[in-house]
Amino acid sequence: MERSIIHVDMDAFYAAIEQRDNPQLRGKPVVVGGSNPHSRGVVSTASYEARAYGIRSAMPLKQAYLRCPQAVFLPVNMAKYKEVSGQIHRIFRRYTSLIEPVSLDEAFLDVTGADAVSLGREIKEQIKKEVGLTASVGVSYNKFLAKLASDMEKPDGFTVIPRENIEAFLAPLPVNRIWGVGPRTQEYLNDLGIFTIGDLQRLDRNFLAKTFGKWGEELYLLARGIDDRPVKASRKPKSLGEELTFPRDEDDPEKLKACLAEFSQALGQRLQKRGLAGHTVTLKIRFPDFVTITRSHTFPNPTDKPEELYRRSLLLLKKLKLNRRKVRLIGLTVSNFIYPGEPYQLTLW
Ligand code: TTP
Ligand code: MG
Repeated sequence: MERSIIHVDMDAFYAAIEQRDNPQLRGKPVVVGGSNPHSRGVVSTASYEARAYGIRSAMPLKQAYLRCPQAVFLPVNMAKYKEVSGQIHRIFRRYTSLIEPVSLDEAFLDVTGADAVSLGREIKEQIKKEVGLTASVGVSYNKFLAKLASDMEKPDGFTVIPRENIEAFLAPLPVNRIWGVGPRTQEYLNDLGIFTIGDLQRLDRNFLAKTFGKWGEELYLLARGIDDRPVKASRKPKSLGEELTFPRDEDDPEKLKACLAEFSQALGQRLQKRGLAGHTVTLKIRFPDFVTITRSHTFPNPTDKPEELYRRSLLLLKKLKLNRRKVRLIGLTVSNFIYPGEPYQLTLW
């Protein structure tokens, strides 16, 4: 069966979140990467308003400042971006479980057998409605073309690349639109007089194989829109945990609580990144004699919130009545996951 692939890539992701959360920043050049443009940092991303001044990701902040001194420079608020990313990935989960996350703001979805074009539109609309951000969505019959499509009408784009006349469609595009052709390969190809994908299509298969080895073979196929790489779903974890062995056995309850606070913070972020929330919290304690005990509780409502995980872990700690008994190791695990947005009973395992 022909595959149906959707590629979603959020627009100016970090900057768009900042503009969403502070209306005063909307319509303005915003640079995320550091609040001091005279410091040594680089640009993580820039709003499209800032891009009009030539500001790009990975550019030194100083250079961005020279190009647009009136831009608003903001620090990177990773916890917030991860949370938004989790929200978006939870939306994806409603449509398919075959999802390959590429980065916080980008993923491939295999929706083979379904109407990919309507699903793509619906996902784009749901993200807009629920998260308040625009995504660019590409739909095609393989990963290379879906990714190419999502990039074609950015920002707020929606592009479908059908199979018909694919070689002619690709021919006028520059070679660097092929996934994997970076600046060095591009330069090499340009030196050979190859500027467009069409130029590449005219090259002999053996010549490409001889010049670039295995990658040459891939180039030959990609130039014709052929790409068999599957969407690789991230493995669903059964549990996520954090633990710490103390350098010296610990008997101070405040220290134990501080550990649990840290674990809850880390676990919350990891859960949110994966779009997971867990019903069950397990506290593990190992004593200096290596005797290990665990206490678990399954709560009716799942959570991915650090504060809530902390609250739940404290309930378990209390139940243990340690009374300043020395502890060698402390651990916290979340399990019994659900993917929010799906009915609970379907996803309990
Ligand atoms: P991208 O999807 O490459 O960029 P973007 O979402 O900001 O803009 P668009 O897709 O509309 O072109 O990257 C996603 C996020 O990853 C981006 O918002 C910030 C971060 N990032 C960096 O921190 N450093 C980088 O060099 C790049 C490219 C991205
Ligand atoms: Mg993006």
